[in-house]
Amino acid sequence: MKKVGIIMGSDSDLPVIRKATDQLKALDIPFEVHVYSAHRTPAEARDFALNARTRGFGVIIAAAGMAAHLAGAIAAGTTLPVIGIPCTGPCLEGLDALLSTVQMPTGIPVATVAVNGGANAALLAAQILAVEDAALAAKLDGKRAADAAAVLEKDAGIAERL
Ligand code: RP5
Repeated sequence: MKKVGIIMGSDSDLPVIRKATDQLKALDIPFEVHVYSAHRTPAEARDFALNARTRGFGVIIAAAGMAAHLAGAIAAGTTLPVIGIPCTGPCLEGLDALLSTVQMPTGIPVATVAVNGGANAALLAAQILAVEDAALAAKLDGKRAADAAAVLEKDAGIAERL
């Protein structure tokens, strides 16, 4: 199976990344994690993007806060699908990172998930890999069914909580 590459702009983004790695572990998807910054270590971020396909990655998740150019910078160096996670910073509640991540120019797409949306980033990465992987697709179907069952269980018990 292709690996998921996970890049975070700072180790302060780790709580968001952990939400992604928890999902990938549950689905037995291999991943590799790095701290590379579009601004502080641009050469390393660029090098990762340029070599990701030949190194066996199928999709890349990039998480950053504030002036969050990381996902776009990674996307500029590869035609692998790139999923951007805008992270909350010290001010503006992540709106700064959301706009920086989502507003990509035509030709260099970044699939942007919600602010701090680590879990959905991983699930979207899994769905991309599952296009060519029937066993992984079946696992995702099973997760959807389990999630739906959990909601229906809450529905059955909601009246008693009022
Ligand atoms: C971004 O700046 C990082 O992704 C992080 O979200 C934010 C703050 O970084 P630190 O100052 O905590 O290292 O590049």
